[in-house]
Amino acid sequence: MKTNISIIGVPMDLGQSRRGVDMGPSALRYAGAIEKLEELDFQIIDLGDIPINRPAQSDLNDGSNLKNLKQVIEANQQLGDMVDQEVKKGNFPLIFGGDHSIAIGSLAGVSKHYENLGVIWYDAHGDLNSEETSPSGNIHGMPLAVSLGIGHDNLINISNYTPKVKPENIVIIGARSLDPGERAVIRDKGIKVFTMHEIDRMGMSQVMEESIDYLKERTDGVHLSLDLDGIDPSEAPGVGTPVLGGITYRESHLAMEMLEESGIITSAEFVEINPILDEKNKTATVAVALMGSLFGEKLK
Ligand code: 4U7
Ligand code: MN
Ligand code: MN
Ligand code: MN
Repeated sequence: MKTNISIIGVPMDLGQSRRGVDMGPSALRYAGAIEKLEELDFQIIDLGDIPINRPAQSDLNDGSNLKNLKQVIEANQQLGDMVDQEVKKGNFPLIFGGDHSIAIGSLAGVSKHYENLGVIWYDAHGDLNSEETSPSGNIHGMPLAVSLGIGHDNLINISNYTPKVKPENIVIIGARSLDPGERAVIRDKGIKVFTMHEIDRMGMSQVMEESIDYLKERTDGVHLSLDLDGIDPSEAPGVGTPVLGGITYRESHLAMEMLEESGIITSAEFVEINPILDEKNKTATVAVALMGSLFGEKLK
């Protein structure tokens, strides 16, 4: 029997500074995400969107340089609880972002169910900043660090435990914009990274083979955190922090198919889609196509 997929929308845009990414869940639904998964014979439990408490102005509410800290904590605590419930029921959590700060909640909910949770961070960025290293104060540049236990106490302790992931259980794919502080974390913690350089040299097929072998050896579940800015802006223009020279749609399609064949993925999220910056919902359409590949659609 196929596992049921539980969809949770998180219309969050408080982890960064541009409006619009809060419309990501709508854009994904409008692009046919639910229908696509139903076509693949999954039972879909659509839990709707969780409420986001939006302040009138961007809020530096604890006096730190972390924007909207309080609201980001609240939303992620709620998301973490929901994800936890779905995993308990044996359902596959599929989260629709929202900016990438929501990975804090996704990982908080999922990680307690695994001894060694693996993470694939598919992204142009490392999202390994902390209050001290962040050039922007935007929490969407910090979720992977937070999940490693690096960052503000109230962020790392969401769901009352830390860390959520071990550095050796992480693979970053598609990186091409890393801040100095992020490079230091990667170096000090020994995180495995396939930058665009490696994808160009090795090809996506080998990158995925190595990533899957690596994670299979050491993890008992893997969360896929897919930031649409990992894909080249020519194919995924609807993102707030585009970076030239990204992964192609074809490479991403292959990556998702290989993940599906491997059977290692136990939860996933698709984040950072900003319909205001998009061209005719192209980026959400790409995301839905990738979901199709991740859940077993093969047009041979
Ligand atoms: B995303 C950045 F400085 N590193 O921290 C930062 F370049 O979730 C960008 O990957 C973060 O989209 C991008 O603000 C966060 C910046
Ligand atoms: Mn990114
Ligand atoms: Mn990201
Ligand atoms: Mn194919």
